[in-house]
Amino acid sequence: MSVMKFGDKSLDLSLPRVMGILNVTPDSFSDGGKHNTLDAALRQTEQMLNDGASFIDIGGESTRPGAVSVGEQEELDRVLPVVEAIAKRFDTVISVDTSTPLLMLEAQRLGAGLINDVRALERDGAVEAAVKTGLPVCLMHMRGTPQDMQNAPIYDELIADVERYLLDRVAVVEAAGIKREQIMLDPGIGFGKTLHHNASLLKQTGRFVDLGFEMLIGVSRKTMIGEILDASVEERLSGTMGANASAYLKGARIFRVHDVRPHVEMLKVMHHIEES
Ligand code: 7PM
Repeated sequence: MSVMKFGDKSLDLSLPRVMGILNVTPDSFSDGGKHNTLDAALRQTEQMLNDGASFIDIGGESTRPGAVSVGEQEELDRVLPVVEAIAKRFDTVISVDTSTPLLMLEAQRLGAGLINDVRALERDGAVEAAVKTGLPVCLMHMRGTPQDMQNAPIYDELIADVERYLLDRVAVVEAAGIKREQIMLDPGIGFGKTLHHNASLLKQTGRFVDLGFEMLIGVSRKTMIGEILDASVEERLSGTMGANASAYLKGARIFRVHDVRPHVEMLKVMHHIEES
């Protein structure tokens, strides 16, 4: 029942799964040369797969709060060669972290298995493109845009607002032809939320699980962890694991992280205990 198809691969999501983050923005690898970037991306992918990742999530648009937007062609040029190279060499589910319809289509042709859109397919043509790929989608909640989303986000009723938004997107996407079983949801930790909002959403993960959707959580090294611990980005691993452990107990099954090995081990032990 909880097997999900990602193109030509399937994953049993009754087990927790780790999604390794692969950034292919220019600032993510020290030198700008194209060959070196591809090489570094492949080495990082190999490492994350050896560490037990089930997905590799490739993103070429910096969605960091306040980041400038990336041109479409530039995003395609960054992401597509990496999708192609990974698909050729490794047996994994490739997720594309994008809101760009053309990239969804091209990535699927080159072997991608999941569309991960922080804008929940709101861009013009995105729903249609996702339908054409036939792939599952991850719909994430964001308040505002990456440029302005941290400007004092206000919610009338946080959980109800996020739930209403996500269910509205589910309805749109289902009406366009994507099956309910191919939709995963994500509360969008850090996307237009205060610490309090983020914590409440994580605590309420079960609400979305009860609606019958697989939940993906992306909290790795985010500001919320830094705020709770007063820790810099490099000091947020233990805190990230705490947040993910909490979400696991509330039913989330896909964890998007930078630090794959520690999460695979933590989730393996937690799952073993919960299933005993
Ligand atoms: C710079 C800062 C670059 C922050 C990227 C980010 C999520 C996501 C991101 C998430 C899903 C990050 C973000 N976050 N996709 N993409 N859920 N589904 O911190 O939470 O990784 S980008």
